[in-house]
Amino acid sequence: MKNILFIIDNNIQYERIKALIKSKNRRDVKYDFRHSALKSDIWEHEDFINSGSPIIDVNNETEFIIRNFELVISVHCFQFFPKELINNVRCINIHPGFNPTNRGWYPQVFSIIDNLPIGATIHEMDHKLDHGPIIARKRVDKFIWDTSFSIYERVLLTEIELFSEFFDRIINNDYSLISPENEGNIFYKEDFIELCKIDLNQSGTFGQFYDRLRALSHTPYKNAYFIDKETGKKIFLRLDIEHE
Ligand code: 0FX
Repeated sequence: MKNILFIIDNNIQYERIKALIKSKNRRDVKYDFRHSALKSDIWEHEDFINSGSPIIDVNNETEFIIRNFELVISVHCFQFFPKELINNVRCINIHPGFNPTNRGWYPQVFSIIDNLPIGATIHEMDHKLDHGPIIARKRVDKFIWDTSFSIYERVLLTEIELFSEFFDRIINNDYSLISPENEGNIFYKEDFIELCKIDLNQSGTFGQFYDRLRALSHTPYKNAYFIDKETGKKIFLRLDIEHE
């Protein structure tokens, strides 16, 4: 029996991966799902509320993971894996960006701002963020009418499509690896937080403002804002785009 650990901090992908695993019907594999200690929607999922030990900490439980699993799959996991873990167990990451172009946080946001390609990647982990050798990757379309939200939906479906296509090969450790062509781009949560602050005195083209606002439009989040000088209130902005 092969023991596979999923560490997953994304509710939408949890449901989809559970369904995918069921459809693959691999009787030789035992799957264990855990999430991180940082609170997210997945905490409220009935599977985790009713599970005895839903949380796993990759730093404090390195030994336990090495002893009990032959493969770890990170699905939008909040934790950065320590070297000891990645050197002793095969660790794979499902990333909502096209590596190495979109490493780091909220890839579709920066793909709109910097006019970069976007997609999804499955890769083996190494000691850098979203960086290791690539098992599978695929670009997704990006249109002038897209927002962060509409691209994100496409990226998540593409992650599942890739995972489904490579499922048996990943489990059997039977795939070839592609080295990332270069270091690509990496974006952090702090870059996103900075992007959300709108300066009403900033000058630029209307196209630049349009891109900034659609990159920050992701229902139901309140991202882009400026501060009203009179009341000191934050005024939140979100674009509602339609095309014929
Ligand atoms: O799970 P996830 O889609 O992924 C994020 C990072 O992008 C990823 O690189 C990392 N490996 C993973 C641990 O965390 O994040 P999320 O579910 O928090 O957010 C999904 C999208 O929602 C995000 O791409 C942009 C949007 N969003 C999210 C938050 C929390 C916003 O627009 N504003 C927000 O405040």
